[in-house]
Amino acid sequence: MDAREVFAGEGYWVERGLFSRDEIERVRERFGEINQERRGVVDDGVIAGDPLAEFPRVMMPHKFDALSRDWLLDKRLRQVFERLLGAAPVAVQTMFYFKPPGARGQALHQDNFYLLAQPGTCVAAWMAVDDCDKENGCMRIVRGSQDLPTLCTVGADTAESFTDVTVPVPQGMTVESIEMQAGDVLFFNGSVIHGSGPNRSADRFRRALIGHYVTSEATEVSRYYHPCLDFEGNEVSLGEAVGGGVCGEFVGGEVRMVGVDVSGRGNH
Ligand SMILES: O=C(O)CCC(=O)C(=O)O
Repeated sequence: MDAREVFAGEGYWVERGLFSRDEIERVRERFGEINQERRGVVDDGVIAGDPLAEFPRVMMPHKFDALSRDWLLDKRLRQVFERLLGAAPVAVQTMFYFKPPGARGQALHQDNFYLLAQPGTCVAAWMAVDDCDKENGCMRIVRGSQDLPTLCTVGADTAESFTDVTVPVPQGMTVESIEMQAGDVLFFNGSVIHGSGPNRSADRFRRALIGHYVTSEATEVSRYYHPCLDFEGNEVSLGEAVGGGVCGEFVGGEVRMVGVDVSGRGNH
């Protein structure tokens, strides 16, 4: 099976070694600075002692950081998307997760619950910025869930997840851990059920730079994801889907973002 068939049949694809160790080192350094500047922070009200208080997620860094914007529109990502989808998608979001040792993960969810891209769906490029495995909370994916509708959510275990809703694993399906090395990129479709467990390691971060896109047939996406960009950096005019949000509301937190407008259902 070629990559396109695997992606269509399983909902995800891992492209190994797409970015070099030097590039990853620059990403680490840049997000170290952004963390010091406290830019792009939305997860307010984090309880003292939670490792995520010191290392909150960075939302929409491509709106204020050139390295993040260049990465979101990188031609290597475009080429893989073209192989997987047959056409380049439209870029709508970046996020950076530090996930320090001891941090909770993010319960299983579907991205298009938040993005509301339609027709079609959203797609993600999730780049490992550290080697990741079960111990430090690698990504978990329900293989073959790519054609499911957006499912109803139930309460999540907030001792393990910083979000408080989750999508139960459908009967007959199983969750797989996706172990990756820094520079590998996981591509997955917006209906795929995915998330991650806590970082139980003593001293290993599990950082990730994440891009979200909508497939070329989409005519609308939730308000939070505008402006939408093609891979040349030009704005693409899409309608605003009613509802949605920034993906995965932090438990106990208020949505707040420095320099970026946020509204809607939650954040992911
Ligand atoms: O990095 C994680 O732990 C979760 C990321 C995620 O769910 C996403 O990118 O949609």
